[in-house]
Parts: sequence; structure tokens; C-alpha cells
Amino acid sequence: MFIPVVAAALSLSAPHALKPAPVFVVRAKDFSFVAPAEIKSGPTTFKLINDGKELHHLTLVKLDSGKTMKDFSDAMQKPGPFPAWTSFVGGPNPAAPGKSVEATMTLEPGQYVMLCFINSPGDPKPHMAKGMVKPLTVLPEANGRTARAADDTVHLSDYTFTFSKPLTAGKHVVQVVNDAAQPHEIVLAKLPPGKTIADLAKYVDEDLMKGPPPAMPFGGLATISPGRAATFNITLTPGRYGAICFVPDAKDGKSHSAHGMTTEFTVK
Ligand SMILES: [Cu+2]
Repeated sequence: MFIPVVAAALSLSAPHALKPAPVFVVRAKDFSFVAPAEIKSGPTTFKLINDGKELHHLTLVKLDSGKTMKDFSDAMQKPGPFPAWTSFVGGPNPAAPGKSVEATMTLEPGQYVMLCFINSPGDPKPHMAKGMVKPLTVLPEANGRTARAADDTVHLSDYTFTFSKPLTAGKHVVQVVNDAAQPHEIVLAKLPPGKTIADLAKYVDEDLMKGPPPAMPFGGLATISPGRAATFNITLTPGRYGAICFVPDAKDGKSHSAHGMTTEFTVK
């Protein structure tokens, strides 16, 4: 007698569960984030719109329970790696001026902070040191939504990108899974004729982004900690592309690109 009741409850809940993740719009300025201060928990698409004149991204960091923004600010005054009570959740990776990028993360309730690690041309300080730091409270109340299914997956290891299948022209939802021992990111760039992903690595790591970029970064997923997954949305046109990780290495502090975390591929 109980079975029909359970079945009815499931069919009632199904249409609700298929509603897509809400879109949380964040506007990047030179040098601040403009966004609401709190949001419901659950799958959420972050849309970063770049209103600035420089390249920006959004890295979402979660503080362990019991830690406050004051603890975070105090920790940021000291050099060295991020505290063990923080984790990298991902986020929409770079948007050129006037462009937007999207990534979807499943948010658990708690205290988060949005950061931009990108530097101004010739300046070693990240934008977060100039004000691109914004707290975000994720409420216990759930949004009840479902993340859109991914059509491709890229696994991050120390130090490679492995796609489950080659990316094709058109719109994609790409899942990023960090199977590695360290945090990583994925930055995508379309390579103009004659340019390589090594040119982009040199431009960021050695030239500190002075002068015009050899290839314009235009999407991907910001830093994500081991054991986590998130997705990003991307629209590709035919051509040559590169993927690269600029996260500093846990052992030597060098960019992961210097450890070989780059790849190139052709989209048909
Ligand atoms: Cu990496």
C-alpha cells in the first residue's frame, strides 16, 4: 500500500528537479567584483561579465566552518600558500574586456570569497591585492535546482589535461575533475596562426602580461582543489586551441605551465 504513495511523490518532484541551475551574475571592474552578498545553496552558474579594461577571472574559495572573513584577511597579510582551512571550488576563468564567461559549481552552505589572481601588465601583485576580494555567504536554504549535464570531461592530474573526447565546434558544457594531488585550473585560448601555448606561458610567466597577448584567454575553470569537480560553458569555432594551468606549484612555486601543464588541440 505504501508503494503508490512513494511513486506519486517522486513524479511530483521530478519537474522541479529538472529546473536548470540559477545564474549568479558577477560584474568585474578594474578592480572590484559587483555581486549580491548571499545566495542559496545548490548548483549555481556563475556568469562573470568583464566591464574592465584588463583581463579578469573569478576564483571561488570556501572557508572551513568556523573561519571568518577576518581570519581570511589576516592570513592574506602573510606570504606563503593558502591556509589549510580553505579550498578552491573553481569559477569562471578569464574573460577579456567586454566578454563574459560561465562556470557551474555546486555550492554547499558556508562562507566563501571571490578572488581575482590575475595581475596588471608588468605588476607582480594579483588584482586581489587591489580590491578584487568579495565575500559570498551561501545560505543553508537550497535552490532545488539541477546542474546541466556535461558533454565532455577533462581530468586534471599533476601535470596534464586529459579530455574524455576531442572538443568540437559549437556549445559545450565541460566537466572538470581534479584527480591530482594539487589544485589546478584550466585556461583556454584560441591560438592565432604561428602562435603556440608556449608563447602564452612565456607572456604570463616571464613577461608579466606586458604588451599585446600572443593568444587571448577566453574561458575555462578557475582553480579547483583535489577531489572536486565543476563545469564550464564554452562555445568553440574551428581552429587551433591551447589549454594551460598557471597555478603555482606546491613544491617549487613555479607555474604549473613550467611543469608541462599545457596542451594544444585542433577543433574541427
Ligand atoms: Cu596546475
